[in-house]
Amino acid sequence: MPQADIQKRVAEIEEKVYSGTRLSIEDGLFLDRSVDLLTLGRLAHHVRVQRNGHYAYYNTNIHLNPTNVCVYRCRFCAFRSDLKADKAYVFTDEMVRERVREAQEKGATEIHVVGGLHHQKKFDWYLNLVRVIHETDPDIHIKAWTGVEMNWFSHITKKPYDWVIQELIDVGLGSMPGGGAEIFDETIRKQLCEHKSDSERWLEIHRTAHQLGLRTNATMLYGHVEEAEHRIDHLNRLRTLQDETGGFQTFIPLAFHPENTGLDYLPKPTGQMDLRMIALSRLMLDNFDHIKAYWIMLGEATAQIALGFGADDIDGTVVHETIYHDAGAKTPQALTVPALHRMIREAGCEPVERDTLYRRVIRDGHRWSIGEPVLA
Ligand code: V47
Ligand code: SF4
Repeated sequence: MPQADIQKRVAEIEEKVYSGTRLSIEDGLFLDRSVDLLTLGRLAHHVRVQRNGHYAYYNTNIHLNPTNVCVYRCRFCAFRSDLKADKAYVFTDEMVRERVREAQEKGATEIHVVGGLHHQKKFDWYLNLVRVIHETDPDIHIKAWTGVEMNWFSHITKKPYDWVIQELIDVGLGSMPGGGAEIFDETIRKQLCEHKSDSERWLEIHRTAHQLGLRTNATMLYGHVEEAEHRIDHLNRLRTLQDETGGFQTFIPLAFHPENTGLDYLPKPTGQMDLRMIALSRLMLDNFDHIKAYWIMLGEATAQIALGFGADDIDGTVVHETIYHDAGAKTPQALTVPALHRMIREAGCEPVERDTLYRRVIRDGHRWSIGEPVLA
């Protein structure tokens, strides 16, 4: 497209962004394909400031990946294991309790639980795991099981989604993470993870969770074989469901890490691409309150810069992350609160410790209580 035409289209989009008008799919495609990073960042930062001021959120959390044994073989996954492989592991109840006690000692407000779909474990095993966490610490927020796992539970129990999700809520589930969305476009999804939950099911599960009063997150795995049209289609499908339910809290663009995966011949997404995806998500997802720059996979430097390109959240202290480190992430296993504060303040923002539901955390060492929602 000639430069003059690009400038004209950018001016039209700028007008829409500053007047709070929704961007169309065509606008999104144009932004993704033709607009430079700094322009994207400037527009996205405007939206971010309108929604979240100069706050930048983080939380004190711990991860638990209770098994890596998985019936599926997603091509982008370095974490999974075959049932009988040397690297296969399964947490016992006592190991789960130990992880929760560690979370308590660290003052974590959230435990983030995702894992493989074990060939031999029944739904009761997954249900029990949530129950054990909740009984060990009734205050910690349990954010567990992606839409893919919920779909698996429905498959193995032959029960509908609302039954599965309600059973989990009854034993202590607090919200759902956003994983398993990958890329909704059916042709790309087939190339990445042919057998697992299809896009319509993933969206239906989140719709059901929202109807049952659970808040959930959403993700998009980018930087592999997808193109602009697939990314914009993905964001548009999320935006449409959010219009209907309002149940999504945060969107997390996930940068593909190729090491030890079936796609290891692909290069890792660059810093340019990472920041473009943050900005593009902020611009397209006008009905999402938060965009998370997940420092574990972006790296601290990119996550920090992302706070000026549309992101308002950098996730948390994160202890015991496995999925991205198995796939070659070089980030540390955890960041301290002073390190998170420094990252945020240097980016010109004010750090706010939030809980999973974006309420302010009032902290006294490892003890904490919940204050008001940060956004009125
Ligand atoms: O669905 C797996 C991704 C997801 C790789 O809700 C990979 O706050 C990159 O649910 N390179 C699971 N990504 C993780 C997840 C999550 C992560 C962070 C925050 C939240 C939240 C949820 O991890 C999977 C897949 O998209 N993934 N392998 C890889 N090699
Ligand atoms: Fe299994 Fe999840 Fe890995 Fe896919 S991404 S192989 S479902 S653990």
